[in-house]
This record gives sequence, C-alpha cells and structure tokens, in this order.
Amino acid sequence: MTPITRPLTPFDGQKPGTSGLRKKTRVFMQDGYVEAFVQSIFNAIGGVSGKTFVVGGDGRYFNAEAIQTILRMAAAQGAARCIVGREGLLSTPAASNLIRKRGADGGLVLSASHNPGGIDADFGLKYNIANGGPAPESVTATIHEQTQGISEYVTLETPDVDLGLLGETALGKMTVEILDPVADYAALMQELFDFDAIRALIAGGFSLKFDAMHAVTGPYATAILEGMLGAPKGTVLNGVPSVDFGKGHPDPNPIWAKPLVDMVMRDDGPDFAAASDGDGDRNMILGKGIYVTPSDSLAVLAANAHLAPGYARGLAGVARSMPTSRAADRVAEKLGIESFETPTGWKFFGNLLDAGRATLCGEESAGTGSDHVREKDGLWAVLLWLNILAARKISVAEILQDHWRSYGRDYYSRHDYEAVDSAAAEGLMADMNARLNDLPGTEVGNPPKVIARADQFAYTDPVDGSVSRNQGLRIFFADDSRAVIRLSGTGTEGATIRVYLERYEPAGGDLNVETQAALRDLAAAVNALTGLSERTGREAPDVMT
Ligand code: VG1
Ligand code: CO
Repeated sequence: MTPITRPLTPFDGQKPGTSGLRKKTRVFMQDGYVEAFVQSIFNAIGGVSGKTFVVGGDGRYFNAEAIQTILRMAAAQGAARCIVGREGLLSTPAASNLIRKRGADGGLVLSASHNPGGIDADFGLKYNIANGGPAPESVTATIHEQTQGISEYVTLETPDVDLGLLGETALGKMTVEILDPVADYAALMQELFDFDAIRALIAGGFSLKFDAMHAVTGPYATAILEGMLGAPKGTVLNGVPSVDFGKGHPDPNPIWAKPLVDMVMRDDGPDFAAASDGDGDRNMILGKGIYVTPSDSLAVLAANAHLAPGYARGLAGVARSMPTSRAADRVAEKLGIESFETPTGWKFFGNLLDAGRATLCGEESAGTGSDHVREKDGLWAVLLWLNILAARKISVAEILQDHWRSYGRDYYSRHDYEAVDSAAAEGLMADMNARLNDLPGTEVGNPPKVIARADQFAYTDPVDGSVSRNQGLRIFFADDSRAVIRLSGTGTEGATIRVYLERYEPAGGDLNVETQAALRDLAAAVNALTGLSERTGREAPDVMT
C-alpha cells in the first residue's frame, strides 16, 4: 500500500473558532475539504509519524465518512496507532479521557456540539492536544495558517475500516484499535464518585430522568445511570444516538429541552432531571420545580464538591469564563482559594488545570468540568450533583435556597440573537468599541442606570503569559450589575449576538424574583445603549437561558 499524494486548492474560512472548525455539513462534504483541514492539522503539529491519536465524534451525519478519511491519511503519513470509539462514537469528555489515559499525542474530535446534525445542518472538527484538551490559540492559529497555503495531501487507497468491530486491525502500517466508547469513562466516574451512596439514594425512591437528546450520551448514561447505579429502565430518554438527533437541536437548555423542563415543573415530576448536548460536554440541571442556572450550578458544585470522594481533598482553585456570573468567585473567596476569569471556550482552562491551579471550571453555556479530563463534561456534572444530593439528603431547590442565603444570588440570564445579519452585528460591536472611553458616567435606560466602567476583556494567561484580546465587551454599572456583549464563535449562519446580563442581590435581599423580571431594567438599558433592536430588527431574543 503506497501513500498517494494528491493536489489541493486551499478553502477559504478554515479558521477554528471557539471550539474547532464548524460549518454546514455540505461545506465539509465538498471534495477535498476534510482532507485540506486534516492535512493542515497534521502539518501544524509537525507531522504524525510514529504518533498515536484518539479519533471519534458525536455520531452526527458524516461522522463515519470523515473518520475513514482521517484514518487513511494518518496511516499514509506514518501514524503508529489510532484509537477509535466503536461506530466512530466518542463523547468529547470520553475522548479527552482516552487521550490522557492512553498517553496519545492528540485527538481528532468530530462534532458541532449543540448545533443540529444532518446533511442540511452542521458539522465540526477539532484538534485536541496531548493533555486531552482543545488546542490552544497558538496551535489553532498555526492550523489556520496552514490551511491558507495547503497544496497537497497524502492518503491511501483502501477499503473502509469496519468501525463496528472491536479490537485491532491493520490499515497499511498503522494499527486501528476500536474500543467500547463507554468503558474507560465509566471507570473514571466510579473513581470520582460515591456510587454506593448514589445507588442507595435511587433505591430509596429518589426519582430522576436524563435526556440524552438522541445524541452521544445515550450509551454512557444508560450504562452508568441504569446499569451501574440501578436507576429504572426508562430513566434515560432519547438514549439512542441518531445522525440527525431525531431532527432536534441537541442543546440542553430550557428552550430545546422544554419537555424535560415541563416534566420537572409538574407536581408528579421527578426529583431531579438533567440533559446533555450533541457531544456530551454540556449539562442542564433541574430539580423538582426548578431550573438551575449554569453559573449557579458551578458555584454550588464548588461549595459542595468536597462531599464527593474525588474532591474530598478540597479544591485548588475555581475558574470561570468571563461572561459566567460571579457566583463561583464568591465561593472561592469564602474557601480561601484562587479564582480565575478566562475568555469563552474550554481551551483557556487547560493551562490552569495542568498547572494544578484550578480544580473546577465552568461556563455559563452549561459547561462544567474538573481536572479529571481537559474538556467540560456533562455526565460528570450530573453525577457530582447526584453525589451531593445523596450526601446532603435535601432537594435541589433547598440546596439553591441554602446557597443563596449564604452567598447572595447572582440573577443571571443570557439573551441570544441568532442568525443576525453579519454586517449589522459587526457594526454594533465596532460602534460600541469606538464609544468605550465615553461610556463611564453615562446614564442609560429608565429608571436611569449609570455606567461605572466599560472595556474589551483581555486575558493574560497566568501560566504561559500569552495574551488574548477582544474577548467581549463588558459594561459595569454603578449599582454593581453587569452586561457583557460578544459575538458567537460557533455559529454557521450569519452572526449570533450574545448579551449576558447579571445583577447581584445580597444574602439578606429578595432571593426569589423570577429571573427575567429581575433583569428587565438591565436588558432595557443595554438595548437603549446599543440600539440592539433597531440594528437587528428583532423585538426580542431568539433564546433566553
Ligand atoms: C459557545 C459557548 C461557549 C462554549 C462553546 C463550545 O461558544 O458560548 O461557552 O465553550 O460554545 O461549546 P460561542 O463562541 O458560540 O459563544 V460546545 O458544547 O458547542 O463545544
Ligand atoms: Co458540546
């Protein structure tokens, strides 16, 4: 089997965003498109000769085809081994775990995460480095550079590998190892959490539901919740992964997982419910009658993590992305540990986790994780919640009330304006940037709110000193409320404007106002300041989480 070199013309726009390259599936399906991006990755990391990679994805349309292309190219270019999840399935956190556990040189994760799947929907591909985490900006920048000058790729002409067959096969001189995508991940969860206590909780009548949203967590949740923890059959909903996620939107939030939210709001609903996204790294947590805001979830987990065996030693520090609420910082302060504020995207947590400075990390976008892997981890968050519930023996709603009574409450919501005209979105950001210096002292909204300070968030990584600028516009008001505005880096259509709103209510204050009502004046002030409605032609956000 001789490697074949084929010519390529570079494709425009092969620029990794917040989490890898995301495009319409049909864009990825163009002749040579996957090859151009994969070859650029291989070039950017100095070739693949003798290296081992983990390869897998969330099972969406085109997953298996893209994997076959990657395997052929890796084999042709001298890779030693590719470790692949059966049928090409690996959740993002499971892939991260395998890279670490097997000492692989890196991984290729195929996913567009919470975006819909199908030939007319979205596809994605990202590269993870040897620590198991998403490639940092220095690497993604080199990959992008490579895509612009690429002129050829190297592959083999071989039949497809049977991805359903467990065990080792040879592809040219490379070994392809197909393994059960769940086993190693489930073993890791068992090390971190008190499975006996959770099993006893469930056996005692505590009821739960997990919505896998027809995506990759189905097999994981079924094996762990129903198999190992004894939850009744039917606990996992939509548990069979499908290439188009049952034509749904595998995004675990109150809009796209509405049936689950409706279920917990009923008197006869379960005590606990959760959902995860396309690739298994996000989580939504619900208790009877209550939706837990991801920012609050991070704070609650930080305050209670020591109740789980894997974190009994305590936390080194807590990190959150900038738009995430400050609730976690309050916990860190009380615990006397470091807290960090990073740009959006899990790649910015990698150095803090590697350096042992952060143990828990989280984002307002339903991402929570820890130093057990280098990705956010949906099922992990669910199991940590269950472990805490088993230890404290009170309800989700009681845990939150108790938390707010100790720390106060950061009312929080994110408003998304999706598929907005790109020029309008960029115009809004450019105008705001130009006005930044004039904003302090300005009064906006009705009743008027005074802007105390405003800036573009820049981050200096405390571990390697690298600097990332323009990571989102921050507006701080004199009453201690805050608004953040940034453009999404994961969309595939037009631009998505994200407006993040938060207002702090101290422990003695009114802790039970409906969230949108608590933030109404702030949202109106932001609208008045930015002209959001006029510029986008939208009366209201498309999604509020
Ligand atoms: C979004 C979220 C961000 C998250 C990213 C990847 O990015 O806001 O917090 O890390 O998605 O998550 P953006 O640029 O669209 O705001 V996943 O689960 O889609 O890999
Ligand atoms: Co995801």
